[in-house]
Amino acid sequence: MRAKKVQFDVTYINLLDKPKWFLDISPHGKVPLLIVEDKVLFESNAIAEYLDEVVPPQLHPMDPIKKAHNRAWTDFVPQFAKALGAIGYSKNLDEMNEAILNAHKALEKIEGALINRDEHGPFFNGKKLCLVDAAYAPFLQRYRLIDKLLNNKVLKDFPYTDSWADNLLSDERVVLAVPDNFEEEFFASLIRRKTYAGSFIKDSNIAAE
Ligand SMILES: N[C@@H](CCC(=O)N[C@@H](CS)C(=O)NCC(=O)O)C(=O)O
Repeated sequence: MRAKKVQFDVTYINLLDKPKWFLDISPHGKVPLLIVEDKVLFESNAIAEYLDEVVPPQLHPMDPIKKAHNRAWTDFVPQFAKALGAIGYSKNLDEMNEAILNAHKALEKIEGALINRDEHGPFFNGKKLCLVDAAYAPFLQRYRLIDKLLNNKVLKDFPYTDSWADNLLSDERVVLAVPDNFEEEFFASLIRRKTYAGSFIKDSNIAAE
């Protein structure tokens, strides 16, 4: 929405204690939702495509083949997010090492897509941020935080993905998409989930939650 310069209000939902009004309107009980007038939209990709249709500039490519490729890579996000997220959510060292091997498989795929692009960086399709960037950015952002704790540097073996992540995470449309205390909240969730990554959190304020 920041890429489109749309005016909007954000309401953050505590997913550990979802309010009734939210459960009443969210078909899967999940975030994000977008409320447009009295209509509720759900599922990130559906929301992103809706915004792309109604608010210029169009971020999806005009060319139907490129658009289909972009959609296909956006469809891969749930697998990618699960594979990368599993590193941070592992409960012990063995689980983490297995998760890293598994994440390599997902990273090889996206690295291949980045290598074979028509136009290189800073974004997925070249100069302009697109919906593929918007779809992957949250998971690369979370992975960078996990790596701050575990220091595995898994992305170093995937230089195109690594530099794509750097470009996305230095873009203010991505940075401002999360609240100021996001790192603290994310780390607290790693502790709550009793993760291996959480055992590396030093900050006593977070650890005390
Ligand atoms: N496919 C959905 C996935 C949404 C999703 O998994 N949201 C998570 C947070 S990132 C959530 O709301 N989890 C709460 C729950 O499952 O109870 C989308 O892309 O919008």
